[in-house]
Amino acid sequence: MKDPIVAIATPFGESAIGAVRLSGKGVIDIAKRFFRTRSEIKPRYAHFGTLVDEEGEVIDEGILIYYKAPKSYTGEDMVELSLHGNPLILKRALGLFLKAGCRLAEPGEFTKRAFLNGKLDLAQAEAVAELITAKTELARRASIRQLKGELSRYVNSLRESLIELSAYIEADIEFSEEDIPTLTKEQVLGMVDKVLEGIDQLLKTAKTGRFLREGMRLAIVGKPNVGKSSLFNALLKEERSIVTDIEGTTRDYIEETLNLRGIPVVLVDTAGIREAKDPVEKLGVKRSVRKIEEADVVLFVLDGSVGVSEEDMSIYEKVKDRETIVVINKIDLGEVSLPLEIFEGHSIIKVSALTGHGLKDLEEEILKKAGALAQEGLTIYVSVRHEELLKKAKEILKGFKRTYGKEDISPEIAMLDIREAADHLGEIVGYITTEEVLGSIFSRFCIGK
Ligand SMILES: Nc1nc2c(ncn2[C@@H]2O[C@H](COP(=O)(O)OP(=O)(O)O)[C@@H](O)[C@H]2O)c(=O)[nH]1
Ligand SMILES: [Mg+2]
Repeated sequence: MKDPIVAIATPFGESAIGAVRLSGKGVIDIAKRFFRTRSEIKPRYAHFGTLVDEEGEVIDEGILIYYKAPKSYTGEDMVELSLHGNPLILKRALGLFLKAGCRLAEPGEFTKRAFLNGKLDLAQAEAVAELITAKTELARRASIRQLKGELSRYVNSLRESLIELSAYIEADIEFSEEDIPTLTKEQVLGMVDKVLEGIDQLLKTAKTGRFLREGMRLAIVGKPNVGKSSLFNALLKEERSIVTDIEGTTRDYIEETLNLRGIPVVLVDTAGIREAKDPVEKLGVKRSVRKIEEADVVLFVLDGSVGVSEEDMSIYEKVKDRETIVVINKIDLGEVSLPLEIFEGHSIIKVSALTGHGLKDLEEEILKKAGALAQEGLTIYVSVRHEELLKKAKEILKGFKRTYGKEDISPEIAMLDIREAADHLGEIVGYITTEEVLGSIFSRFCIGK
């Protein structure tokens, strides 16, 4: 068991309950020095008692639960103290345990220990942090599924197919003189294809996975008065942004997050990106341009009642190489005929921010861009880290397919390819990791988790 660590596990502030948790060598003895109970402390029982300091002064009363290794979250001896949720009390408790030989836990250290002790695999450990930070129901659902091992099982089954395959190829090498059944070239390639199919299924979820975790950034652009702020508000379904008849009021950008059928969407209402004269507006324009560069999707808004002007086109030029949706607004005012063919290659949606007409179609189009509508069957969404590893495995397997069975590739080399692809899949669940990978994963956790 590792050195004892301690952390406050609940948010800082007044609350009904505040929790302090300890894990590692000797934590039960440390806890017993400061926690008075009537009965002997037994593992997995809730004990009511008082927390006292070195002088015996009562700090608070609360509940102590002792989890004896290996039946605990971390797999080590653990103690969880539920006290009253006052920062003063929790800080005193923390101070006591630090003085008694515990070390303050690093972010995610409890979960890291759980992983190192085999309580969770790496994909499950990642899901813990995602469950805590999930912003929408869909994100929460996806994280709990990943925590329950759905992604791990899927990846493991692909990895096992590859290991099985490499065993066949290995047997082929060792017993090539003997008359034992081996796989035909077609069978080998068939197995690889099955794994590739599985990898592609997972890769299809990557885009949505990224948006679920990081939010999808959407910038609304267009010349003044086309209705950007109105559209922004209509999409948010509440009046937050300032709407006026005077051109150029939204000098800076305004950002709000909305929940688009489970996808957290960060909506940015930008200032017009026209040539600004006064310095304040110039600054706003500059910031807007940055917001547009950061955006995953751009909503380019036109006033459909007046047509397309040169100013519209100069803005369109700036965004047309991006993932863009052309939004023709104010269609309630009647439409002049628009040269829509100039926007070829982009989807065009007609709306009225005023009446709400067409907004559902626009939302649908945004979801399509998020890859969220293409989702069938799978209810897990891979992360950027998983995606990179899946792509590496895929490349190796594709290379294998190109060369397998040809004169210039020996079965030994073929087997190494299969093994390497299996290893990349193994990295997803953490069979193979480096301190660096673990560091980057667990540093994103909160302290006490
Ligand atoms: N009739 C009509 N007016 C709209 C619509 N959208 C916006 N407007 C009006 O157009 C003007 C400019 O809107 P605003 O949202 O401030 O435009 P922005 O400068 O692009 O942000 C305001 O008077 C809005 O009420 C719409 O769909 N139909
Ligand atoms: Mg505006």
